[in-house]
Amino acid sequence: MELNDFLKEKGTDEKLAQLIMLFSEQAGVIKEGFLSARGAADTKNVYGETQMALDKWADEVLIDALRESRLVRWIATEEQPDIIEVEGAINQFGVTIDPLDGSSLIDVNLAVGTIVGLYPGHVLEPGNTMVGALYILYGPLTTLTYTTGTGVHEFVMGNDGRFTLMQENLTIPEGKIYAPGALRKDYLPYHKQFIEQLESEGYKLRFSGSFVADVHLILHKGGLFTYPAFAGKDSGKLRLLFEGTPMGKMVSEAGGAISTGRGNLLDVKPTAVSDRTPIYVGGKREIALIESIVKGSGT
Ligand code: P6P
Repeated sequence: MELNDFLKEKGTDEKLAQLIMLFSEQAGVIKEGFLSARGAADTKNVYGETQMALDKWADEVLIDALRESRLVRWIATEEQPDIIEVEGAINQFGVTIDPLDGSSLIDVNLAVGTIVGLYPGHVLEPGNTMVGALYILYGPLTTLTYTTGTGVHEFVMGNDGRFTLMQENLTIPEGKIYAPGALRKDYLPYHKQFIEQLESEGYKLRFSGSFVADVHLILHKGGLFTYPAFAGKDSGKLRLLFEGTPMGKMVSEAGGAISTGRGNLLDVKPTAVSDRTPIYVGGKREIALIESIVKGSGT
C-alpha cells in the first residue's frame, strides 16, 4: 500500500497527512544532491560545526518546499540560527528539522537521514505535545518511518520516488545492542557504571556516527543509544529539538522510551532552538536502568 493511501486508511488528519506527503516528496530531491554537493561548505552552523554542502542543500530544499506549500507556520532547522515564520501559513503546525543528520558520513557512503518533529503550533514546547514525527533514512534503501500517535509505520521508496508500506505498527524488541556516543575517558561516574553494566550483560557495541541510523537500528533490533552528558559538557552534544524529541517520540510510540538520564526527555520544555541534551533512547528496561543508576548516584 502506498503512503498516501495508508495515511487515509488510518484516518490521519488531512492537513497532517499532506505535511507527511510533502516531506516524502523531498526525499528524491535531496538524494539527487548526494552525487554533486558532497564535501564541506565554507560555513559553520550556530553550533560552530562545519556545514557540509549537503546540509545546506537539504536545508534549502526543505525550507523552500515548506514555504511554498504554506502547510506550516513555524520552521526550525539545525542549520538555521532562528525560527522561521512562514508568511500566509494555512495551518498552525510547527516543524523541527535536522535536514541531514550524519552528513559527514556521506563521503564514506554510510547511512544518513532527515529527522522531523511535528508540533501543533510553536516548537518551543515539550516533545510530549508533538502530533507526530518522521525520519527519512538514506541507506541501501531509502525508507520513511513516521508516527502520528497511532503506531510507528515504515515505508520504502521505489525507483519512482513513491513510498510503499514495508512494516506497520513497528514495536521495539528486546535486544542486546548499545550505541555509546562520547569518549570513554570523558564518561561521568554514573554513565561509566551504566555502560559497564550493559557490557557485563553481553551487549554488543554498534555506533556509526549517524544518530538517525543508529536509533533506527535500535528501533528494529532493541537495546539502547546514548550520547550522554560528559566531562565539561553537562548537556552532552545532541540537540533537543532536532534529534532528541523527534526520535524520542518515535521510539516511545514503538513501546520504548527516551530519557535525559534523570527523567523523560519528552517532558523537557526547550528554552531555545539550540538547546542540547543528554540522550538515552531505546528499550524501557535500559532506560529504567540508567534512571535508577542516576538516582542512586545522587548527582
Ligand atoms: P561524535 C552527527 O554529527 C551527530 O550529530 C549524530 O548524528 C551522531 O550520533 C553524533 O553527532 C556523533 O558524534 O562525537 O561521535 O562524532
